[in-house]
Amino acid sequence: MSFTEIDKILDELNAKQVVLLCHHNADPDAICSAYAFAGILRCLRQDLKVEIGVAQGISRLSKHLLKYLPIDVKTQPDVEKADFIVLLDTNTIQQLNDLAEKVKTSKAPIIVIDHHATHPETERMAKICITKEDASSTCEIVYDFFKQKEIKPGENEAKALFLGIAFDTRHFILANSSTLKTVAELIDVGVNAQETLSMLSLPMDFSERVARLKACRRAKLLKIGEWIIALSHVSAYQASAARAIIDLGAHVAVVAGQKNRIIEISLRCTREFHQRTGIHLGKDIAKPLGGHLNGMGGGHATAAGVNGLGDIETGLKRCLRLLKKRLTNHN
Ligand SMILES: [Mn+2]
Repeated sequence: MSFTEIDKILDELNAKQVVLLCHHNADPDAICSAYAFAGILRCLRQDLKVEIGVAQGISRLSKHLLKYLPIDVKTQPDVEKADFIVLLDTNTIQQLNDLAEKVKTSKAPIIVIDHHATHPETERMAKICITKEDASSTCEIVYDFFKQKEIKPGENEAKALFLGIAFDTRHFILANSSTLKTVAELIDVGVNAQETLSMLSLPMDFSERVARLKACRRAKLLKIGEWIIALSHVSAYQASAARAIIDLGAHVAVVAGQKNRIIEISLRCTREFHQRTGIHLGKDIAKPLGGHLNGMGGGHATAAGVNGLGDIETGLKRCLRLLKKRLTNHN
């Protein structure tokens, strides 16, 4: 699939207005790919009105990027008036939250541009699906459109594409050779890599710094076999505090926080811990812990969270018991 298909639609419809939509809590890849794609459309059809819409706002990091990039995002885009709709970085209509209904009822053709596997329902609704699962990011796909159309991205468009790729590849850790070639070309266009990359670090709030430091000071350390487990508590920023404790050297960090009867627990571990013990924090620890605490728990292999009822001490004790049980089973 290439841009030719999109070109055809532009010609057939003689479109006047188009809306580009990103998933809820839109991340930098979503808003940056929409911004750059809008640039291509404006370049090809000067009279086309292009709007970027996001369902229920954008992420905190995306908001931070808007300080550097003139991206105009609307939470109430004119979906009804659009001659065609483009979904970027969004593989199900459900991810559009309150905008989903409007998209479903619209008669305008839908184009999907994404690097996630296409959902069958989305495929049925869409006129065109440009999905490349081997692309690092939607921004990488959009950059390819610039090349196909032989359009040179403007300074801000290049910066946006760079940011989207850097974000989705976790600062290029997940980049493959074609990603790095794209990145090199964006740098050749004029992106200052060092300066632009630093835009992806959110300045940390004073209260977050204090929460992290307190959690570290309060951490109780335990050694189970060869693993260092740290248990701590803090009233806010539990996830950030758990990450901080892992950065300091613990293999597993469990940080709890309590508000009235409600307890929140964040769990983090190193990749090595997950790989060598086979313990999946989300499935093996957070989920049963959520059950014990009459709440809910879940998450990924190395990052998970629990919400429930009870006090900090009981919550941490329960969590430790689960960890011990799993670890002794495996040793
Ligand atoms: Mn993405």
